[in-house]
Amino acid sequence: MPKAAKSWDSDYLLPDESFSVTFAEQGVYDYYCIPHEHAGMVGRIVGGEPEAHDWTKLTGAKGDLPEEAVKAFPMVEDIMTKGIVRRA
Ligand SMILES: [Cu+2]
Repeated sequence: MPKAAKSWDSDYLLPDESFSVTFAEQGVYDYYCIPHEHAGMVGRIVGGEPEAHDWTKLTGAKGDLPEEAVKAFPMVEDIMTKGIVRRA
């Protein structure tokens, strides 16, 4: 996520519960589910114009996530083309 952005934590959510966050900075925001990160339960949100910031080549997330989680992040290009990218 952008350096100036604040991180967030929804705490545990039960089915049908929801959480919302407002991004003040343009950028690519990666998130993951703490109990299911090993199963690749992750998400990526793009806010702003990736072409203008060279984000389109962004692939796996950085950090110490399990390999399965890192592999699960969709390409920014695919998100911009399809809007929503779901895993098969
Ligand atoms: Cu989960």
